[in-house]
Amino acid sequence: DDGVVIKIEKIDTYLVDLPTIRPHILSMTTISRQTLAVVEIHCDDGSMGIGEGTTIGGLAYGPESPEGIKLAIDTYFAPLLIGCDADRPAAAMALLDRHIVGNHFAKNAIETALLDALGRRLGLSLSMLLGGQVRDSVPVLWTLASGDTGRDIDEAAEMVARRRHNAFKLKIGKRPVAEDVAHVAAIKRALGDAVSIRVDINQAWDEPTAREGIARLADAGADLVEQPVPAWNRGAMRRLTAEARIPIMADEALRGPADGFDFAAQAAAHIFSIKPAQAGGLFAAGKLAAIAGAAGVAVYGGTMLEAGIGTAAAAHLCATLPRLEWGTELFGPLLLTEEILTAPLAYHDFALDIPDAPGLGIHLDPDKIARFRRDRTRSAPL
Ligand code: MUC
Ligand code: MG
Repeated sequence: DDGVVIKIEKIDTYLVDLPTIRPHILSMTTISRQTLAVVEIHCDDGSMGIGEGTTIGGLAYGPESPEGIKLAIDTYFAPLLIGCDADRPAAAMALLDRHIVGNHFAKNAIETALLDALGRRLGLSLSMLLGGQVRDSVPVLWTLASGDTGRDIDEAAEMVARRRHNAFKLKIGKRPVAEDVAHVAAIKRALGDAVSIRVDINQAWDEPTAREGIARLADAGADLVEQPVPAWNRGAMRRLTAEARIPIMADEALRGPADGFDFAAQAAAHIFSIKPAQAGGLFAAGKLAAIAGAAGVAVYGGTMLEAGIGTAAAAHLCATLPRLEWGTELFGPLLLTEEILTAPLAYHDFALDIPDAPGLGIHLDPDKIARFRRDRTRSAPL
């Protein structure tokens, strides 16, 4: 040890607005673009790392927005982090946790950037820093959310033919249960048994609606139901999990290891959606997965529809998990019209390859960033 400490010198944040390939309809909002809060951490040895904080529909999904993530990092995170030892991401995260409540998406973006910088300095990939890969690629499903049954069937058939996806998640909960179930049943009938159909309600149902809806979805051939009731309603999740004929997945309800522990103790879900942003970081998400493993709960690699940075980070984590029973939905970059990486993430044979260059193993395309970066003086409405 030569005694030289590498310090965090500067943190840059900026917003990037990227259009989606089609409107993406969820129970609580419809998105036609994604906004990324990109974080760059620069260290005093010249090394740097990047992270991403992306939400769905501004504040429609959860308590953080891209604009808020940028504000929180610029105003509150950066002053705490400047001067910290860049080789100690865990110490930096502990400092943040002592002084900043919540703000999990922002914390995850920062931790990702710290690990990316550390990995680049050491010549190790993020998955190596997280313990090493158990698999070289992860299965990736696609979300059908055009709002039109026929269009969804065509979209899915094309994905299967191209060997890009063979599992699909349907976003429902916006329309009456009978209509939603008819939509799911029609898609399942058209695609057949070789294809897995799952649904995400995004908290839209109350308990009696969920009870009826889940039974009808089981009859329609759906393989799992994600977050049918509001995140706060653990009692309903426990009762529905005990009764359901198909597995129930918790998503929005899991904001880190403590929620996971309580869910596991109450047997309130069969599957946990593991999302680094929602958990408050990659290590927190790994702990959530470990709790699932200890409790016999299955895991799934969830997404906040991040672009290439957040998607690569989550893929590295998912590659290290001993069990990944339900695969992942790490397709975010494929929903966007623009590629912001110099080399896109590689999707083929129903899976995503884990990048193996140091850190996240990705690089931002400066021209694309310059083109889609939000003008700092203009406020762009959703
Ligand atoms: C969610 O709730 O899981 C994931 C896929 C998708 O289309 O939306 C997200 C968020
Ligand atoms: Mg979900």
